[in-house]
Amino acid sequence: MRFDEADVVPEWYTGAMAFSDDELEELKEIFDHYDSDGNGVIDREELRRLLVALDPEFTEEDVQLGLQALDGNENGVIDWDEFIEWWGKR
Ligand SMILES: [Ca+2]
Ligand SMILES: [Ca+2]
Repeated sequence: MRFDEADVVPEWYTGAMAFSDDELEELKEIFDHYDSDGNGVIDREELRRLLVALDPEFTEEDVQLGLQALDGNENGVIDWDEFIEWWGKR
């Protein structure tokens, strides 16, 4: 998955372009699964569960760094846009 053209697409569309409908549907399921309270964003605790599921070795410090790295608009939570962008870069 590459994002070389990300610079030339509108900001609101970054990430989504690289995914097929099927992949987006799958991502949405993952996102919804970890968005335990269903408020449409992944908060710090929800992100911790996601990261630990990916790698049990993740520490609180890693979670904090991850949150800072992923939270592009710095509102303290991972929005859907930030999530799919991150997933594409993994
Ligand atoms: Ca949530
Ligand atoms: Ca955010």
